[in-house]
Formats: sequence, C-alpha cells, structure tokens
Amino acid sequence: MGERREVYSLCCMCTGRCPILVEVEDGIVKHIWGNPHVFGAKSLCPRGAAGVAFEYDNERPQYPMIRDGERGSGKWRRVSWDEALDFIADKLKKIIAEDGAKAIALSDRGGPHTELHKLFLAAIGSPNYFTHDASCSNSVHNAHMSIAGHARNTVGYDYRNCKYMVVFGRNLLESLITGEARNVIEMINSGGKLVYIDVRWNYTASKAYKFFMINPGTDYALALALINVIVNNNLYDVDFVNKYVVGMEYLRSFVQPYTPEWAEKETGIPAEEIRKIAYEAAEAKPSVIFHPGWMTAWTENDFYFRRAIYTLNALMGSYEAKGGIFIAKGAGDCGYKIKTPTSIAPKVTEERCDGAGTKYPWIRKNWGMLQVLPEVVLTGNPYPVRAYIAMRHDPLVAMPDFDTWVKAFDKLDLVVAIDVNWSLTAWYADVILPESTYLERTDHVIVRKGLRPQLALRQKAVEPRFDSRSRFQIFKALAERLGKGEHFPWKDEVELVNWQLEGTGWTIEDFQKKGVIDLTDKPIWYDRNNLKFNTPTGKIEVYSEFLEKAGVPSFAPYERPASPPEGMLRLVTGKIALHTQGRTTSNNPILNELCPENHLYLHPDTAKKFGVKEGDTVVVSANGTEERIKVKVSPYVHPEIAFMLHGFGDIVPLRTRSFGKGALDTRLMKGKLKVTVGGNCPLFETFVSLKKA
Ligand SMILES: Nc1nc2c(c(=O)[nH]1)N[C@H]1C(S)=C(S)[C@@H](COP(=O)(O)OP(=O)(O)OC[C@H]3O[C@@H](n4cnc5c(=O)[nH]c(N)nc54)[C@H](O)[C@@H]3O)O[C@H]1N2
Ligand SMILES: Nc1nc2c(c(=O)[nH]1)N[C@H]1C(S)=C(S)[C@@H](COP(=O)(O)OP(=O)(O)OC[C@H]3O[C@@H](n4cnc5c(=O)[nH]c(N)nc54)[C@H](O)[C@@H]3O)O[C@H]1N2
Ligand code: SF4
Ligand SMILES: [Mo]
Repeated sequence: MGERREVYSLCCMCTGRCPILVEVEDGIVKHIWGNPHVFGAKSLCPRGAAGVAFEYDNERPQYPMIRDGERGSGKWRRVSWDEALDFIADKLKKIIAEDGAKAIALSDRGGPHTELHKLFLAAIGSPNYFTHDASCSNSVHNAHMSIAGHARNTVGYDYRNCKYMVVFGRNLLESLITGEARNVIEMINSGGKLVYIDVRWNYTASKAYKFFMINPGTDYALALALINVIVNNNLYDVDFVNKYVVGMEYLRSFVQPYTPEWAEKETGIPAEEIRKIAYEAAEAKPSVIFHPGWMTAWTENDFYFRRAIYTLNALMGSYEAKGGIFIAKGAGDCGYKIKTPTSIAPKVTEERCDGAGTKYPWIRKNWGMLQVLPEVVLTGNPYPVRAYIAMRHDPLVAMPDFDTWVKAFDKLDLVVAIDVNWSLTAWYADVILPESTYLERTDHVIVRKGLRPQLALRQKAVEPRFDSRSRFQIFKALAERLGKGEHFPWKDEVELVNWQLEGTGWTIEDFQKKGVIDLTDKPIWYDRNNLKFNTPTGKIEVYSEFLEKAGVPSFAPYERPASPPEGMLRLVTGKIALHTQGRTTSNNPILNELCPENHLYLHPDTAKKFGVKEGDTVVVSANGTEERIKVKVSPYVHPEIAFMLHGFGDIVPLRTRSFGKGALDTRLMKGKLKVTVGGNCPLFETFVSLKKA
C-alpha cells in the first residue's frame, strides 16, 4: 500500500458545501466520506459520493481555450494561461477605457465562496455583480428582507425540536442538503408532524403526516386563509406579536375576505383541513415552522406568498424559539472576527444596470436581477454592458430564454466561462477558463452559520489533473493585468487563509484536526425578550412603510393565477437526489448511469386527453421552441401540469453520456426573463402544448 492521507474539506457537487473527509492514496482520491465530526456519521448524499467519478472523468475542459469558430460550433484553440488571461485583460482594458468598468458584468452561483470575484469586480470598479438567484431564491430573499431584514439563507430551522412543520413545495428529502435532510428525518422520527403541500407527490410527501396536492400557483390563497383563521380565532402568540409585529390591524382587515371556504375553491384543499392546519400549528406553537422555501422562482405573486409564510411564523412566535426558525449566528456572535477579502475592497459608486436597489428599492443589490442583463446588453440601456463573466454559473441552462441569451452573447465583446465542466454557457463563450476542481484547490475560510457557528475550509486534496487554476489564481492574475494587483495582496491561498484568521489564534493547520473549527460549544439563541430585526422599525414588518412608499403594497390582493389554455399544460420542474441542477452532474459517469434522462410526468386523465401513454416520446412546445421527451404516467401529479426534472437535453457533444438525452425545461420557458415584484423569474407560468412524436 502506498501513501495514505485523509484530507478534510467541503463538497462542491452542489451548493450545500457539506463537510467531507477525502481519502487519498498515492495522490489519488479513493473515497469521499461525510465529515463524522460534523454529521456524526460518514454518509453523504449520492452526488457527494460521486465526486470521485467526477474527478477522474476526462470529459471536462482540460486547458484554457479561445473560440475559433462560430459561437456554439465547438471549435476551440488551446492556449496557454498567459495567452488566455492577456486576451481577456486586453479586451477588458479597452472596454474600461471606452465605457467604464460598469460595462463588465459577472454572475455566479451565490453563497459564501464568492468573495474573490466580488473583490475583483470591486477592484476594477464595476457594480454589476449578479447571483443566480433570479431563477432560485430572489423572491424569498427579498420577501424576508422586507419583513424581518434578513436574507433567506441567514434564517435557520430548528428541525430537530420542531413539533409541527408546514412545507410548501420545498422537497427537503430529494432536493437535499445532507445535514438538513438528516435533521428533517430526525424530526419525524421523534414525533414531529410534517404537512407537505405540492403539486405532485415526491419523497418528502411520502414522509409527511399529511400531503395535499394543491392547485398550481394557489399557495398564496392557502397562506392567506391560514392567517385568516389564526387571526380571527386569536390563535397567535399574543405576547410575541404585541412586542414584535408591526401592522396587525392592517393584516386583520386585509385577510377578512380570505376564508377557508374561499380558499378551498382556489386551492382544492378542503376548508376543514385548512382550519385543522391552523389549529394544530397553534397548538404546537412556538415549536412550529412554516417553511418559506428555497427555489422560489415560481410565479408573479411569489413575493407576497413568501411574505405571508414569514407572517405565519411571526404569528406563531416561532422566531428564535426552540423548534422554530432562527436568525443564523455568525462569528461575531461568538466574539470572533474573521476577515473577508471583500472587506478590503474599494467602494463602488456606479449605479447597477438592473435597477436593483434604485429603480426597485426593495430589491436588494446583493443578488441583483440577472434576468435584466440580456436586455441591457441588447439595448445599451441604461448604459452599455460589453463583457460578461460566468463564474460557476450556467445561465444558458439555469435561466429561461436561451435564444435571447445567445443573441445577447453575440452582441457582447467578450463572454468568459470559468467552469469545471462543459457548461452550455462555456460552449457558447469566447474563452473557457478551467478552474481546478474542488478536490484540487483551496478556497478561503467560510463561516458555517447556524445555532453553533463553525469555520470551514475547502482544502486541496490532490494535485490538479489538467492545466487548470484555482479561482484565487485566476482573479489575482486578472486583477494584476488590469493594474489592480494591490487589491489581492496575498501570495497564495494559504497566506489568504492565515490573513483571514489573524487575531483568532488559529491558522490553516487547525482545519486538519477535524475539518471545522467550532466557534462555540453551546447553541446560541438570541434573547426572545430582546429581539431586534434589521428593518426600519427594528420589528417584523407585516405592514411595511418602506414598501408602501416605494409604491408596493405590503400585501397584494390575491389574484387567481392564469390557467393553461385549452390543449396546454403548466410546465413544472424540480430536482432529484441523484443530480444537481443543469450541468454539474448530468454527465457524471455514476450518476448518469443511475438517472440518464428526464421524463415528462402526466396524470392518467391528462395522458388520455392528449392521447399519449407511458413510454411514448412526445414533442413539448412553447412559443416556437420544441423539446422531445419520453412520457411517464402517474396519478401523483396534478392533472393541469406537465412535470419534468430540470436541466437535461444536453447539446454539448463532448459530454457523451448526457448528450441528446431528455429535454431542457428552461428552453421552453420563453418570455420569462421578467421582473416580478420579488425580483424572480416566474418560471412556472410557462404553458406548453404536447403531441406524440
Ligand atoms: N426551469 C428551471 N430552472 C432552474 C431550476 C429549476 O428547477 N427549473 N433551478 C434553479 C435553481 S434552484 C438554481 S440554484 C439554478 C442553478 O443554476 P446554476 O448555478 O447555473 O447551476 P449549477 O449546476 O449549480 O452550476 C453552475 C455551473 O457551475 C459549474 N461548477 C460546478 N462546480 C464548479 C467549481 O468548483 N468551479 C467552477 N468554476 N464551476 C463549477 C457547473 O459545471 C455548472 O456549469 O438554476 C435554476 N434554474
Ligand atoms: N439533489 C439535489 N439537491 C439539491 C439541489 C439539486 O440540484 N439536486 N439544488 C439545491 C438548490 S440550489 C436548491 S434551490 C434547492 C431547491 O429545493 P426545492 O425548492 O425543494 O427545489 P425543487 O426540486 O426545484 O422543488 C420545487 C418543488 O416545487 C413544487 N411546486 C411547483 N409548483 C408548485 C405550486 O404551485 N405549489 C406548491 N406547493 N408546490 C409547487 C414542485 O413540484 C417541486 O416539488 O435544492 C438544493 N438541493
Ligand atoms: S448535499 Fe450532497 S452534493 Fe450537496 S454538498 Fe452535500 S454531499 Fe455534496
Ligand atoms: Mo437553487
């Protein structure tokens, strides 16, 4: 046996960043385990375990490339890193000289590992940073910012102690994060009740105490009726509400029309059951969670629906209650200061191109509205944007309106994709920069926020297999070429990490002990007698003067969502435990074998109406775009919907396993690069026709 090592690190097969233990033998990854010091067990989700197959797959970009043919033709010229970086820097310099740095936009996958490219953008002076959230969490982020002053991901859930949880279309056990799924199962095993509401049955539904198949897009009606019952029958936590909630009179009068009987007609859920949910939740309060969701780019009214869910939590007094929801604690709560690279970034004074925070004051700049970018590029309004960098982001798959994106790409002077895969965006880019994989690089220190915050670090386990570089190396080199090297003062990742830890007494070596550094030995709760929310009043703003002043009502009257016209169905999508999003895992040798393609799920009555049966290939079309996909017939989907897993239909031939298999949902979602009140794209307002192929 050769040299064996165990390296603690963080997974990157999805965005969950689960702590892992990488087993290395003779410089080769043998196995990836869950970090037992964090999880109490070594198991991981299937994608995490398939990280080994990803690492040793050759079907990924292996060196920098510059496009050498038509966009999307797959003709590339292999270049050195110097040539690729010089090529990019020369274009950026010219653009900056002519139109300013604001003409450069960058989008990424969000989360804490975004520090270095945010620093890069700030160093050159561009405000145009976007996350992927326009097609994920924007509506729930902006809703909670408006109601309690925090982003979605800084709110945690005390699942293990929860007695009653109502979940609206958050598929916790399939669209999963290892630790969270474990906690939800633990909650159910210890007697907590899960009420699950979705337009189709799934694994989460299978574990629920009650499952309701709701009429698509009508969840806001259900939430309003729940508030109606709770308010009219004084089922709320009076002390908590009196102390912390602004706008109870407004709320009381607003919900009067929305009775359970009214909601039954909208949602299809019996009025009696709606009442029961309200009473049962009130009985269990404050150990109650109304789950606001994560991927919330569903409909136009998402913002209000998510505001209504947070309102339900406030009425239950579940903020900072055992078994309820809490504000995630960070290093500061434990008396530590961990330096972040962006803390040394210069302030950017230019205005964003998408209106987030200005034209739309309630939409936060933190995430922006990526759906606006193609239009800005195509019209030059409010100003020209001429270069775009996709950093660990695949908008051609993740965002609707493929054709509009490609048109915008054609108008740009420069499109750069920094990826570890042949993303579709990379395929259509001008330059591909292959990043070293998560097993081949060290990132910066992050704080795992929660009741027991920890420091964590993604650490290099093996040498890069190909001619790739880490994000630190890429952005430092680009900044240097643009004369902004002083903003990246660290020699390498190790120096950066040790700089972040300065003053704490820890160094990078400390991550080798158990992978994470505990910042506290006890869970931290804020004092429920003395809570402060980050809103103008410091309270939970069910009525928000800030919104009203911006011309946005605190709650909008419920409007029935448009139904699919005769002969059409609502396209609904989601995820499976075996794959991540669009391109991260669909070509993975192991995961592809387990789930090579997606299918179109239709209710038996719907299948009959359209004259198709199980196994038929159908052509699904919308607005002149067509996708082909095989049908599965199931009584467990709502008759008005056509459901498919997100992100198949690969058109990159170099990905031989996933190429040509299944359909790509987002290509059908034409016209959905829209700005809704929550800043999200209304993806599930797509109607499709279908016919037998
Ligand atoms: N219709 C429809 N659209 C959706 C969804 C849906 O369910 N239906 N889901 C939405 C949701 S929830 C989200 S979060 C978005 C996700 O959209 P994306 O963020 O685009 O998807 P990901 O697969 O997470 O990763 C994006 C890219 O990052 C690359 N990548 C992975 N690891 C690394 C790495 O270590 N370094 C670098 N540089 N690149 C890496 C992957 O290869 C991939 O090309 O899509 C959204 N769009
Ligand atoms: N295995 C796996 N796990 C993941 C990811 C992954 O790609 N793969 N991605 C991670 C990311 S980035 C995210 S955002 C989360 C996403 O986690 P989820 O938010 O759970 O994401 P989806 O799988 O997109 O689930 C959307 C659900 O909404 C339901 N739905 C659609 N319309 C309606 C409606 O009108 N009402 C109700 N009540 N339900 C509706 C769909 O049927 C589907 O079950 O998962 C994370 N975990
Ligand atoms: S949920 Fe799975 S894929 Fe995502 S970070 Fe955790 S182990 Fe990795
Ligand atoms: Mo997401």
